[in-house]
Amino acid sequence: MREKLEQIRLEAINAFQQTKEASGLEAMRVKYLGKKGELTAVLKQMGTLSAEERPVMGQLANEVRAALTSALAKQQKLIEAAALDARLKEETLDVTIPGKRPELGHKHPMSIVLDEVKDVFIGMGFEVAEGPEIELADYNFTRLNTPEGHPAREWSDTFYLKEDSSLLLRTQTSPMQIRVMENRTPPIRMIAPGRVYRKDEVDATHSPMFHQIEGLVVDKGITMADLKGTLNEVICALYGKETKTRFRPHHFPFTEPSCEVDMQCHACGGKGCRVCKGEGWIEVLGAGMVHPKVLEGCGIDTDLYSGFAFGIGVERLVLRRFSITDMRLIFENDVRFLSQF
Ligand code: 2NM
Repeated sequence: MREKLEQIRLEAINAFQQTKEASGLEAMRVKYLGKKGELTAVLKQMGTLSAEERPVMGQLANEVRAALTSALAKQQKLIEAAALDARLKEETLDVTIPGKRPELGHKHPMSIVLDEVKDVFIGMGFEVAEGPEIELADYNFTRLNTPEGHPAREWSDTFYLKEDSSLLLRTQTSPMQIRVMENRTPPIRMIAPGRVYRKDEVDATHSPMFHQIEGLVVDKGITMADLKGTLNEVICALYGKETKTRFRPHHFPFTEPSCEVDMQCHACGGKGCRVCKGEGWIEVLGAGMVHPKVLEGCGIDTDLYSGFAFGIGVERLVLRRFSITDMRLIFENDVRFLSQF
């Protein structure tokens, strides 16, 4: 029995040390120390021993059990330490690798130009007024001296929202200026930026939705000189101090007299080139002295007050500013295009 116990001690300790996995070690524990294990099997034979031998073998058996238990615990610790080592190695974090910089968005080219133009006007004391894109035909046309039957009110040009032509998508932002004039007494200095809608086919220079900035000044003694001085100042602020302008007679129903304003081509200095299509001049905006009928329709006394107004197409400014040749690019919102600005 002594030999058997010593053999178990050697074999078991050796087996524990050879085992490198937690599951394998548990199997070894069962094999040697379990209820049906080898040590228990030897102890069951104690009854066959003599009275003198029994306590001696009992003590030896206890020693072997203790040795096995401690060897098992030692091996368990080794296996756990190895597992932790492996995990730490696997989960190593290289804190010296540069982080991923989140990509910052930026303003759309339309917003860049819109904000610039707004800033110029705000700097000259203008207020910014925004309003509805769905308008009454009365505000969009009639009160702007464009009565029923006027060609500008054609169904083929305007997105009407009712059969009776009373409601529409605004074709200009001037209805906002009517709203301001009828609610306030001059002095008025305001701009009305925003989306407007016209039934145009999409091409490189047209879109059924585009942006306008219309402006209005009403006060005592406002003349064409104020119109020219103000608009010259705006064009110089946007395109440089030396920019030359040209005021040509024109017609709008809501202003009298009316004009269109050109600036000398910045690309060729007026000689004529591809940018200005050989003209030497580029059309920038339309303007005029507010028609007395429009002022009076808003309750403004034309013996006391006069005013000028103007309208600028924002897309055209954007195309020119960034040398873009096709307006569709502005609305497609392809990031490969937009990320250039
Ligand atoms: C333009 C050209 C000329 C204009 C007129 C008015 C109002 F409401 F005062 F009558 N607002 N905007 C105007 C004048 C707009 O756009 C090319």
